[in-house]
Amino acid sequence: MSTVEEIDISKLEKLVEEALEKYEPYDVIEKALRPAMEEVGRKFERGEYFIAELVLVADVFKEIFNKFFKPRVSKVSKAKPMGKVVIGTIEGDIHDIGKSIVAAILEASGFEVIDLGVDVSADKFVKEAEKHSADVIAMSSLLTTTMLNMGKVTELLKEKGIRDKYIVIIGGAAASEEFARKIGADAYGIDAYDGLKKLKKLIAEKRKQQ
Ligand code: B12
Repeated sequence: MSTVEEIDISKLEKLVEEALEKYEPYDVIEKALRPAMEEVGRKFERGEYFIAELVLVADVFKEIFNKFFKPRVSKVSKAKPMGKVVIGTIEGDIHDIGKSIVAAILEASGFEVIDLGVDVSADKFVKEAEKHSADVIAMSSLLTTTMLNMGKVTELLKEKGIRDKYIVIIGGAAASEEFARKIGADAYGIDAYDGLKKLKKLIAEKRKQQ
């Protein structure tokens, strides 16, 4: 969807409306809007785009998400408590679009979600998880330079002797299955639904053991 890059808002909104008549909202995000963002990222990497362009497309994406998708995903909410999640983008990183999508999908699927925002320290993740008696700590990271900070969360949990209290899941462009294993997280989600699927499975397993 090159229109995201061209930033023709009215044309883009029309295309999104048409797509939503045929496809599920989440598919439109994953199969059209997210790849477009990735292309913008590649252009930035090649020096064809600058920060100003990244900011612009991020604003467009957020506008589209809030206007067309958030109301739709909220509607399908079953309000059945699946568990409590504290979610945030890790310290040093201010990317929040993916994290907010994950938060919206989890909420729509019946999780109670406490969104800690961006640039969240290990200390804050752990404090908030304890404060809210959360079941899950979910972290997002798009930068390779700060992804290691996610390991500080699992370390801190171990240090406090509370690692087993939480299911720790990570995601975002800088994360991977391998990295999740490396830092001792329980799961990695390639996208919001993958994360949801894995969390449901892990929560069911944990409840069986209790
Ligand atoms: C938009 C954008 C920005 C915007 C962000 C605005 C915002 N409010 O979020 C702005 C302009 C602020 C920005 C800044 C920077 N950016 Co930037 N940015 C991007 C871009 C183009 C898109 C990111 C995005 O929103 N994608 C769309 C969403 C929907 O996808 P997503 O985040 O991946 O999320 C999905 C999945 O990953 C997953 N997911 C995400 N989190 C989680 C969490 C859990 C628990 C689970 C289960 C799943 C999950 O589910 C989501 C939905 O399906 C990416 C390119 C890319 N390939 O990602 C670069 C990119 C991430 N940025 C990059 C860079 C370098 C920067 C800067 C350092 C640039 C600079 N020189 O200042 C700064 C960093 C500032 C900081 N300290 O954080 C690099 C990172 C490279 C690297 N290896 O680390 C990238 C990859 C671009 C590139 N190819 O060079 N950026």
